[in-house]
Amino acid sequence: MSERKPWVDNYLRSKVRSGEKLHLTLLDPDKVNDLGLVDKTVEVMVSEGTDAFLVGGSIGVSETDIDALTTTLKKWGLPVILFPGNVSGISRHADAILFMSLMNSDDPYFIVGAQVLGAPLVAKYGIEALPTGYVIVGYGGAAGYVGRARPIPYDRPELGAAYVLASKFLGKRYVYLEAGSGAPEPIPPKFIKAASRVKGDLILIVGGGIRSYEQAREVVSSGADVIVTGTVVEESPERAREVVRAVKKG
Ligand code: 1GP
Repeated sequence: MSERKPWVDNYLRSKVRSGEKLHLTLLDPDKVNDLGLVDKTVEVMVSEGTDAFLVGGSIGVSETDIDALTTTLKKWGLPVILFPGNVSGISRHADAILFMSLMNSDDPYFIVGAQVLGAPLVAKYGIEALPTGYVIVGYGGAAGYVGRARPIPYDRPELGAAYVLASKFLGKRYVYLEAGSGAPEPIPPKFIKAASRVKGDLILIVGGGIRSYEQAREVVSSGADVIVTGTVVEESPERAREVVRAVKKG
């Protein structure tokens, strides 16, 4: 087993404690064809103050691609955090992993099965595990389809809050409300507020469908601690820049 010192939880948590809102830049190895282009996009994100990278996707993620992307991102000095859709989403070069249980899946494989298969690798590589309740809401996208989730409707915030509470009582440190990559609309304020009211010490991550300055402002002002953007980063680094600005406005 590798002896790397864990630091990512502390890095994220101390920022949240100091009142900062965090932005994570999501890159999907399946959608990255040119690592040179990644560097250009990432330069924009880093200059605006993105806090860490998430690396992962729901389909088509190979270990070779994830290793290459992780290695490329490491040089920016920010944490590289795995966001796995399955056991193949683990790279030995990453700093940490969202060690997720898909809380509202109907399939035990996505609640605990893949985690059991992946845990020995995470330990062997010395990757810091960030215990995360992953909850799919609304549109759900590929993550919802592949993960056999029953997405929570946007107009049932009390169900979302119950999943957040359950995540907390099960000992998770993070809860990720996921609308699905490319969702037509982000998770609405009422839903995020209900989650935020009960989250306690959990770090509340919200992602899916956040594409504009206004949407990002609405999500953070509703109580998200961390927002994740992927699609807008792929489509337009300039719009992604606006999103990071919205998060960092304070
Ligand atoms: C998907 O929450 C993330 O897992 C980000 O979604 O691609 O819509 O930004 P977008």
